[in-house]
Amino acid sequence: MAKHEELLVPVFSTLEPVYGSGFQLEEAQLRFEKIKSKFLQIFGFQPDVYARSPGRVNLIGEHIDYEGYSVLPMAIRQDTIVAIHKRDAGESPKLIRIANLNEKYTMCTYPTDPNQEIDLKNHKWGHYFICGYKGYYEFAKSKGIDVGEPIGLDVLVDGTVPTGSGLSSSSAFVCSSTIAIMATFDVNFLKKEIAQLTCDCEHHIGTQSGGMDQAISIMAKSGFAELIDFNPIHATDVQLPAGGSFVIAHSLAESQKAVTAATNYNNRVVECRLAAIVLGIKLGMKPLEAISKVKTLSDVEGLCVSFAGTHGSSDAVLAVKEFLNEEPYTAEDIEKITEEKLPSVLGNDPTSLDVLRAAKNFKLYQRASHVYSEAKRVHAFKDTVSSSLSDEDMLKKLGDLMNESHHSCSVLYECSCPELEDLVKICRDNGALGARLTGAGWGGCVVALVKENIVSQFIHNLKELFYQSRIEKGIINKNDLGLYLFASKPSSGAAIFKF
Ligand code: NG1
Repeated sequence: MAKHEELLVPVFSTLEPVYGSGFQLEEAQLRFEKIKSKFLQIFGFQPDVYARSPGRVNLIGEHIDYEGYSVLPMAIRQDTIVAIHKRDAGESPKLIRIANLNEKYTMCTYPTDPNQEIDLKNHKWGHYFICGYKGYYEFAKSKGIDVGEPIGLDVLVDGTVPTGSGLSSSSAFVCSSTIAIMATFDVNFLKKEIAQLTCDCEHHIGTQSGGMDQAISIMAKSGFAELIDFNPIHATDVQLPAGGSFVIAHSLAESQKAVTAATNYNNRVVECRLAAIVLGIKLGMKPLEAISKVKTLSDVEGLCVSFAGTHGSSDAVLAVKEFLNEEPYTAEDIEKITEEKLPSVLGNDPTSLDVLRAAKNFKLYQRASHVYSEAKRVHAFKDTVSSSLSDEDMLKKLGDLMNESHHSCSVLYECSCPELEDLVKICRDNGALGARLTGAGWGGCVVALVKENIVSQFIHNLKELFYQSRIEKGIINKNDLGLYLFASKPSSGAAIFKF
């Protein structure tokens, strides 16, 4: 059987292959009907084609995809649908008009120039579509496809992945946009190509993100979590043990990844890069060589492991302990080691310069320790699932790994927040075998591993202990609780619908 990544995005003429049957199918039919009639009402046409791409929950492997390490997410049921109509060449308006079924998001209009710069200082929801638009043209050009003159596009979006939740609503939107654009231009690419191109083009939004979210959104398979490897992108099915369920609970603290990039997400990417360069130099590379060759901690893992080998271990963290200081580094401390100014070490990349301007110091020891230990936990998780342990023991071990991951995210990577800590504790106190923040953190969701037979009691308890007071304060509406607290099964990946 062909590997996931070698397949094309499937094209369906009915909703069943994605939305199944029963209530979920009925809900999807209503949703598509609504999109179609709203499209007609706004633009005066019917959409040519629809694309959908799901959000995801990461079970383990946080903040390591951009360091080149494997991660283990699964797609969730919630998705983004993009309906699209392309205008005929010469037909006006020669614009990209992007509307949303949710009236909170007002219509955005962009020129059709694929080389347009995205205005990062003026963040707009439609920017994510333009990421996909730019990505499509960049990729088509690199493949030698004749893209012709840009033409006007009318677009309507409907997303059910909660935003700012660590469930990757951003990638669901970028992936569904890119695929809708491809489909309306009658082309289709391999999933691995789309996973890479959507990862690259989401960088236009200003975050130096890794490729986990796009890869799982494109390559997910119903019923399986996936072990995603990078360089090259590859997905391996992971069958989760029977008797366990993953419950997703929103901390109700919104994580605005693009807006806080300089102090949070991109800051950690830069810290990891600096940690890797310093380790490279300490382990024998010339500063200039390290600066030009080392981009991620995985680039110097071999050196770290060789060092550990001389001490009878294979754990890269040993090199971190030996060569990096636990005390935070100032820019000057690092420049003494690199013998070059940090802006130039980082290639004067604008988003990295924003990080340097915002940072007081750099916690290289802590970030590198997290990345190397988290990378190991991902493989331990995968090995546990494929081991001969009883389901009971397996679930316990998976829960322990999730708890260790959370501790590392919280203490070493410092990407948690009080609301997430509170929620993780409530989950564990109420029977979760493991609970951890999922996604980028600094708000967003917790994922908890819970025995299937206590799921409804668990959800009930969380409602009482975490959400009730927030409902009373008006932070969320009682009727919306299902959007913030739900059990999730591994869902299928991106698809195109032509009816
Ligand atoms: P979320 O939580 O979806 O914002 C982000 C990155 C991932 C990964 C995780 C942390 C994007 C699109 N996604 O996910 O690549 O690095 O954080 O593990 O930025």
